[in-house]
Amino acid sequence: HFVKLGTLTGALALSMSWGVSSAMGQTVLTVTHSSPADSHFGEAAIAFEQSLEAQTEGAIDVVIQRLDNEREALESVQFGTQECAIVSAGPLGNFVPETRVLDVPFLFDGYEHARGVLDGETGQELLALFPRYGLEGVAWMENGFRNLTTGSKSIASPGDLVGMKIRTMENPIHIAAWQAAGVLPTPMAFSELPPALQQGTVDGQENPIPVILANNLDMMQQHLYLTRHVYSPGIFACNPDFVAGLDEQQRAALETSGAFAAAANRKRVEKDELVGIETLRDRGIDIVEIDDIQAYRDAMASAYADFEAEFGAERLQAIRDWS
Ligand code: EAX
Repeated sequence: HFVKLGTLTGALALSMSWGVSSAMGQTVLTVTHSSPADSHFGEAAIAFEQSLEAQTEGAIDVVIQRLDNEREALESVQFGTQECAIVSAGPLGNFVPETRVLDVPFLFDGYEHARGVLDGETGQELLALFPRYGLEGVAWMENGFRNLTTGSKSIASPGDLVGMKIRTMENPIHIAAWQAAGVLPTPMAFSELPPALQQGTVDGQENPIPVILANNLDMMQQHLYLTRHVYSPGIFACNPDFVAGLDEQQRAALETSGAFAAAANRKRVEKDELVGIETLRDRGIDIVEIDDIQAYRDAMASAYADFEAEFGAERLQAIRDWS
């Protein structure tokens, strides 16, 4: 009885809210992200939905969808065929080139450092550039520090990576860094990664613990190397015309809901980092702590001259020195 009653009440409430909303001209905001609902991005999207719908008293209806081709997601936001997207910053540099500075490997010492830079002047200045490129940067999100995984081939030192095919994001900085290490980087969208791992068209990939966990990438790989070689920011981006069409209160609500999403996202990344490695070990992947992280830095070192030319040695140092 209880279940039946609950279902009935739910259905009634749903049809009522639809009736009311269409009469009142409810605004739909679709936000996509690239991971399952039970993930660092999923929790962010749900926090955003709850906050924005509550703050606008239902005038904005947030619809969450999964779209794991992040370049397509950003294109759709630019075109306005979807309102917003949460994506890793992987393809972001192809839209807002200045953000590429964040993609330089071994730039941040840890989460506190990366978050401090994003929350500080550098991060805020970068967000302010988004409208030039047809995007509204609502808030920085977080994907996490990336770690290398491989299939049957194992690695004793970065020298073993020479000639290996590693899937990277469609990110020119990451591609250049891996090329410097002698890797054959194979850039592709996240949507193409699981089949590439399953079919063995690549020897490995790299992703943060939250992404590996939520998407079961460990089931398709044998070794996980805790290289933490690069920080992977995320972004909550919206279509600028959509944002401009909101009233002032709604725009303020969008902003605070973006901040709310970022907080939920970071909390989940922390949880995944804390318990995720053990969970992955229990699931059976071979986990390798890296004693000589300097060897990985050195392997990528020949790319740094180009990074310094592109971003300025002083600028990179200023980010490294953040405290
Ligand atoms: O959700 O494409 C990637 O590897 C990214 O880390 C993406 O966020 C996965």
